Amino acid sequence: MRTKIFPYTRLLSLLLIPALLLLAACTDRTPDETQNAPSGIEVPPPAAPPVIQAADTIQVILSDYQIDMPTSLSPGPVVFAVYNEGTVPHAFEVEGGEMEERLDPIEPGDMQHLSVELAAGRYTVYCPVDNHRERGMTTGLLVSDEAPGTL
Ligand SMILES: [Cu+2]
Repeated sequence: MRTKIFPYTRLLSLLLIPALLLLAACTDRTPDETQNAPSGIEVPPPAAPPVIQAADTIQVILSDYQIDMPTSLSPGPVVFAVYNEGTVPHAFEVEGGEMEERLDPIEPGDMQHLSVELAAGRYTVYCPVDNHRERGMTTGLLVSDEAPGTL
């Protein structure tokens, strides 16, 4: 009798072991769902909400040979969106106090952004290309807490 049961139990365990291995393999798979995030690359924790105010976007139009933009702004971060609507490359420079920021020449029809933090004060804006400043591509910019446009 025993010799007849033994092969049967053995057969069962032979079937069970692969089944258990398969189960184990399946449970091993579960952590692989994170494989979209490549290991070794640390995902930075969400940044703390910035306290700084959002930058205003100020449109600047460069033409031959003129700069069209607001001449007074409130202090704080601004992004100048500088369009070259002229027929030759123009650039954009803001100078005043401790600050001197400029863009590389912009091709006709192109646009570039210049982000700056404007402190209260008087600035000069001009095109630093060749003699464009002398030809009229310059304007003053007053940054003050007074409401823009009152000057
Ligand atoms: Cu210019």
